[in-house]
Amino acid sequence: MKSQATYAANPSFEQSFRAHEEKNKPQKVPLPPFGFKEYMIQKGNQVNKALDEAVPLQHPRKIHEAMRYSLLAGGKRVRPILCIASCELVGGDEELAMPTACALEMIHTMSLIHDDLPCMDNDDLRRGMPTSHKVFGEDTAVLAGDALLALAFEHVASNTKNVSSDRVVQALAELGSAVGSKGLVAGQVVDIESEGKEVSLSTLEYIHVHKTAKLLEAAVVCGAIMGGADATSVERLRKYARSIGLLFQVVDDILDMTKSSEELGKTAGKDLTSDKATYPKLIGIDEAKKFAAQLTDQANQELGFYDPVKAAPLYHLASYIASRQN
Ligand code: GRG
Repeated sequence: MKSQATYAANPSFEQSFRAHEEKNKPQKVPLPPFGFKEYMIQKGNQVNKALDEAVPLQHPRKIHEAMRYSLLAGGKRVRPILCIASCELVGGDEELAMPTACALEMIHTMSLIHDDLPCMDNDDLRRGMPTSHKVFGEDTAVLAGDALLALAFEHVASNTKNVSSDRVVQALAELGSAVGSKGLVAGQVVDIESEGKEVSLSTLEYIHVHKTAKLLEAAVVCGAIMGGADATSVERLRKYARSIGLLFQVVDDILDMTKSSEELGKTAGKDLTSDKATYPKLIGIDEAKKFAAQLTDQANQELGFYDPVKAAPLYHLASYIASRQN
């Protein structure tokens, strides 16, 4: 076997090794120029308006108040904006995706309400405000989550216009599978079971992929379906979404360790106090950051198949997810 010294003394090997490394390192794609901040504000406002209209304050007042309290409490609106951006990339317009975009935010919000309950993570702070059960009581918080989940599916089925019923059904199936016992619920169950135990990297990945990435994947895939994408494009965008989905949670793990509750709008340092496995805990913060960079590169590579101008929002969304501060 050759020693390292032999390699170092052999310039032709060193040259070919470096050339190989250079060729195989993840390609950095320069971000296409794009007014991303304005885009996020404009799309976020449109989503907020649609959500406000989707859940009017009606009888019985308390449950609708609770639904609106959590849904309209702020939040970055990453899932609905991903859905719209994906729809627009494949040639659809915003209205085709808006009911699904709202449904994604309803599902995401219900998962936060239930996650904060005393029987789950038992948290007091969410989106910078007291959690639903602190304000409305545990019974109403459970029901507000249930109602938002049911409304999500009703909203897509009743309000999607100018999309074939085949595509609407396909998107509903995608949403259902992302949420249920093969999706978010699966991730949450394994997360709870794993608390306080030694967790392998593959179990941690399972938890993160199911608890967090599945809904982000559904956001991008449903947007593409509503926008009229063909099967190849849907699967290509699914790959992009899988990378940014896991990226989202790896970054969340890092933020939990490095930011304050005030900065995050939710209790910081929770993973440590509740003895949860995270990427920084298992592989260290530097490796977690490297992994995040790799996932960003992987996501960008999938976008290489599209016109960079049209794909600019999705490139910038990946970069935003990687570098977000809350
Ligand atoms: C879905 C039926 C059903 C039940 C819920 C409680 C539960 C099962 C799952 C937990 C899912 C969960 C809370 C995952 C964490 C995902 C995550 C990183 C949330 C933070 O998302 P951000 O940063 O939050 O997008 P904002 O507030 O900006 O929307």
